[in-house]
Amino acid sequence: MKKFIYIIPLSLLGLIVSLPSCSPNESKNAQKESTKTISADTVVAELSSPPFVPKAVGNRGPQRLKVDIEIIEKEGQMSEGVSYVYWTFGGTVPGSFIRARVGDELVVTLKNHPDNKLPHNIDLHAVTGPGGGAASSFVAPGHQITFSFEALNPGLYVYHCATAPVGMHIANGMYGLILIEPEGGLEPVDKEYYIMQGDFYTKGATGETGLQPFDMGKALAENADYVVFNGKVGALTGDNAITAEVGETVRLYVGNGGPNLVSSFHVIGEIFDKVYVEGGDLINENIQTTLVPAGGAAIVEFKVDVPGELILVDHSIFRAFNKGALGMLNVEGPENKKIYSGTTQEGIYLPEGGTVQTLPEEEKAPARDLTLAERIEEGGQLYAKSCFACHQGNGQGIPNAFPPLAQSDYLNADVDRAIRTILYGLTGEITVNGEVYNSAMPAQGLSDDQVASVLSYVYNNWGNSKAEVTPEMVAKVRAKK
Ligand code: HEC
Ligand SMILES: [Cu+2]
Repeated sequence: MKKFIYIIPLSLLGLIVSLPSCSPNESKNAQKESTKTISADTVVAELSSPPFVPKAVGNRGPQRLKVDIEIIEKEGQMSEGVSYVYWTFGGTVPGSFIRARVGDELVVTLKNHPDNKLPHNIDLHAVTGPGGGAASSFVAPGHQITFSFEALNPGLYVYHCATAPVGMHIANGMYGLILIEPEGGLEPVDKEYYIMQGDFYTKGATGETGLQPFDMGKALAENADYVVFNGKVGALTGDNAITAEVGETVRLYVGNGGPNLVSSFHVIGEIFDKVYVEGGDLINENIQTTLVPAGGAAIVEFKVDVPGELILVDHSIFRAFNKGALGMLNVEGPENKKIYSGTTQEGIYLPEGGTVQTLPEEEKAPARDLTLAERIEEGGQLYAKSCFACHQGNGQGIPNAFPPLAQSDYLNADVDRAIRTILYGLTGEITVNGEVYNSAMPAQGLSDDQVASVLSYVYNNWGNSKAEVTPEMVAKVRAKK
């Protein structure tokens, strides 16, 4: 997945290292030189595909860095069964991560692949100069173009295409991050990852399958069908989840390509020890949620203390659970019960302080004699309240995160097991329609009556087996435990 560093003969290493941390005049001269052909003291920059980043600059001096980016327009997967034609810097959304240091001279070459249909350019927010480079980098398919700039300010910056219609080029995935490290480099950490949010607008509704073209009307109305990390639903879940070990410090380079929406970036189950606010020098500490503006970035750091699955979200939460802005960080290692105990006791809560444990009223209430149609109707309302957020409106689930209930072989094979799932929750590896899920569904705290209704609704929709579930069946399963 990573591209690797390649270094042009380094016989002149001494010269590079002693290059300018220099006066403005000197650097101007250096820039002029660099517009000529690349000379021997130029180092080819290591670029990386998300969610990875190139290796840290460390303590090196300023260099002349050659940054080659190929623009590729290609079809990719937005979500299960949904494809989209992405326009990319380097073949991925977000584009290749560029890592340099203050004082580096970056010689940027944009190559517009001959199979592409459109001209493009690049505006790097790390550039001091007209259009952030856009004015000098407009390039037609089958052509390449080169310009250079000196990285004057440290920070984490967005780059994007700025060819008209600009919004459309960004909406199709033309953005990425460039990190300019300060002199001496950022403090080393154990794990670093590259995450970038983007909003997408498709002709069809969210989840509608097939090749979906860009929808200008929805983009203008800022009515996104998908809000995702790293270009698609599920880019950071299941097998694609990022990982860390207990005790490690994780640094996330978080960007937001937009084009429209601001991200309320949050990690469920962690607190950011440090946030480099807006990707700049200001460090805030002990932060729950940080705002990442469209066309902006932030660096967040946290030490992971306990094992488990941390969920990365845009805390504008419908985007996370319904439009895709959800990722996972799997932390492995020993438990620390002092920091997080897990459930220590589960019992019945009686506000009057009674000592006798009885079932809640609802569950004691005698089962009502409803027809199947009435059950399904009531079940639909319960589904919207209790299940929708995870299993989604048409029971389609979310790839790699929440299994489908629609035409689920797992569901249809065993009604008692489905009842147990709702009553007691479900953890551990299961296979649904050939896909492996290994996650956790919480116990739902529903009465026998409610479990009967919601399952009758699920079984009688979306091509399922049409089984009827009655409160008596639920009571029987409950009695077995
Ligand atoms: C917080 C998210 C969440 C909610 C809310 C939730 N589930 Fe689940 N559900 C899951 C996850 C995750 C799994 C897979 C668990 C595993 O991997 O072991 C699952 C598994 C299942 C399964 C078995 C697998 C399959 O696809 O057939 C059924 C049936 C099910 N849920 C039904 C429901 C119903 C009905 C509700 C509402 C009453 C509900 N769930 C609410 C997350 C949720
Ligand atoms: Cu473009």
